[in-house]
Amino acid sequence: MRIDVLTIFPDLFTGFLSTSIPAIAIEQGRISCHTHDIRAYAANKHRKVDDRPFGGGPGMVMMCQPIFDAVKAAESQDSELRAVRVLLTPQGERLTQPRVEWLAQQPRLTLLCGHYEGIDERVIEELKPLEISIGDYVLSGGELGAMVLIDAVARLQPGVLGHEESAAEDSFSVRSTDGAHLLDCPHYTRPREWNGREVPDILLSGDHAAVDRWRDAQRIERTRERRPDLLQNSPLAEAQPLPAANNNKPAAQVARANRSHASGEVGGLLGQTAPEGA
Ligand code: 9D3
Repeated sequence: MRIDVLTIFPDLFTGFLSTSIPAIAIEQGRISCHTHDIRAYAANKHRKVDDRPFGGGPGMVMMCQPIFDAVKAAESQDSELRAVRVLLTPQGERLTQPRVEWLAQQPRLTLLCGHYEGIDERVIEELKPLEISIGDYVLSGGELGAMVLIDAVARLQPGVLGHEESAAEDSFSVRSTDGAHLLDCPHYTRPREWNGREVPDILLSGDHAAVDRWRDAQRIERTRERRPDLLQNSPLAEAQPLPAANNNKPAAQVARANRSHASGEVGGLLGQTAPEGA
């Protein structure tokens, strides 16, 4: 996949593209990423890329000409590859994993980063980009959105993660049998006890089928508690008996809860959601 980024801050991408997953994807030749400084395409001698808004108001608006010429120049390279154009904007469709998966399959992306109050609407109409927002909060420009999108599509390129299961099993890619997206289960590594907190016994049992069942139950329970919106229209929204969870609780408290649970007492750790001392 070829990615072109149009921005007035190309330097922001230097560290990002030389580090972590995108760097691996680039090194492996799975993606190539080219930044283009919109300012270099300004036709005026002051390299001006913004101007005051017609109708008045605060801030500045990015002008059509430098953006249009930058897109045409970028897309004239490797022009046999047909680009999907993406404008990062707070007015866009919210970026979700299904959209990331679709974008990751395209041969080429042209990412357009806005700044200031926004972009002259006429160049948006002319370029007809897909408009994408990365969430309901205010950023100062589209660059961080472009980096989020590049990271998300780079890690889905075949061979990039090495450990192919990781991408498929992450939060938002794990699905239950009825198709609902589920959050990830908790993870543990050595030591078996840390700060008085023990790893859930089931993970030390060596019973792989039981571990799989416990992890699925955790995924469902955490999704129900933290992101019930993901379970809209799913039968998983209804409570069902789950294997006991002693994770992240001090060992003594877990022992106490398990004893009371064994004696038929209600109100053990199942269903407890408030942090300690809350
Ligand atoms: C305070 C200015 N706002 C007035 C209502 C409009 C505004 C213009 C430009 C708000 C943010 C921006 C710059 N943001 C982006 O370009 C952007 C963004 C975002 O702010 N939030 C989430 N996703 C994205 S993608 C690009």
